[in-house]
Amino acid sequence: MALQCGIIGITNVGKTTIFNCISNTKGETNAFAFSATKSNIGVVQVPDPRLYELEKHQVTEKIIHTTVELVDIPGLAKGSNKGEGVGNKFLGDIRNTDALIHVMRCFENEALPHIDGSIDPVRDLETIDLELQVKDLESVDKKIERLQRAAKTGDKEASHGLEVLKRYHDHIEGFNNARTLPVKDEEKKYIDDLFLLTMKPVLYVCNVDEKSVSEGNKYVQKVKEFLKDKDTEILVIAGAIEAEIAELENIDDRIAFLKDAGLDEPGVDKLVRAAYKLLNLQTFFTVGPKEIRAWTIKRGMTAPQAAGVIHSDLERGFIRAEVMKYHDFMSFGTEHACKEAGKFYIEGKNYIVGDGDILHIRFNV
Ligand SMILES: Nc1nc2c(ncn2[C@@H]2O[C@H](COP(=O)(O)OP(=O)(O)OP(=O)(O)O)[C@@H](O)[C@H]2O)c(=O)[nH]1
Ligand SMILES: [Mg+2]
Repeated sequence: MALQCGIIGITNVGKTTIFNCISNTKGETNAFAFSATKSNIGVVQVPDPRLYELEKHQVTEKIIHTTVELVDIPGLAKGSNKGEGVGNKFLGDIRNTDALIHVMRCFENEALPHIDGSIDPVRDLETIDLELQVKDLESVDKKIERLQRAAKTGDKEASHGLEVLKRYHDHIEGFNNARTLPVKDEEKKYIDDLFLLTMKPVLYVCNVDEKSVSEGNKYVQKVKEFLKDKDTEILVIAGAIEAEIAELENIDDRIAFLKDAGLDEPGVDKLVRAAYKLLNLQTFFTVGPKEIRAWTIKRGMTAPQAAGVIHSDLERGFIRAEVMKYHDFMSFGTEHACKEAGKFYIEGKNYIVGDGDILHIRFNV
């Protein structure tokens, strides 16, 4: 099952504009508030410069990037939790995602009035958070009721769960996101089944105008100030420029355009990589004359599990993995040289695959 990252935010902040720059499917953008009536789902390539470095040591027919799924969710507004607009349905779409990209409007544009009358990304952020918190509080309270009944019959497990859930209740009721409540790992099991919206890892994106892309602006400053103790990542992107870059087919045109805009790479490339990290994903490679390819695994996966990402037969018939570390391969240049240097490893089924591992799976079915 592909991992999904959802793009959320107020209406008309540039979510679909950003989605269209990176996704293989295109959604409709326009200046009317709440015009979008359904979520757009697309597949996004995860740009990894290491693929091109590998190609310098291995002649190959093609390079294949790894991908994640991105969902562009129509804008929320005050009252979405009560089904205001088409809000309720979209909260369901958010529930299905594994991580969130929260886009905020940090650009001025008189032709495009803000739904709440002024540009204020911190207010917007709080509006969205509140909608999600209200929904989460509902889920927590429902479970509290259930556990209270079970606890009355003397169920010890239920009593313990109840204690944990009450802490979540108080935390969320105090306008906090579930993800910021410190709990022990073994206590998380009491809320895992609720798929709380404010538990999902989040990346904040400030959508700015062209001239603020390198220095930021007063709106970005406000967002940074507001989030400064929250241990979160904030990216600054100029959606309108990104859209223009994405239109350019010719690579030299792109490079020239990026340079003009004061960028070293498209901001959305950074965004995709940050989302990848947020989803707790990492990459291993297969390297050969037919293709050099990046594959996605979750952190902590074993060699057979990683083999299964390539094909289920490779997991079923797994014998061993031959492993080279990316950096070793880059310094020694060939498999043969890695072997001579003692940098070619034979690993069994308990091996935890590392980011950048170059794998060759031996299998038999
Ligand atoms: N000036 C400026 N305009 C932008 C930028 N990003 C988006 N817009 C404009 O803002 C309008 C809304 O953009 P969308 O990408 O459709 O916004 P959205 O967040 O998907 O909106 P909903 O789907 O309705 O929630 C469009 O007219 C875009 O051209 C930007 O970075 N700068
Ligand atoms: Mg949209």
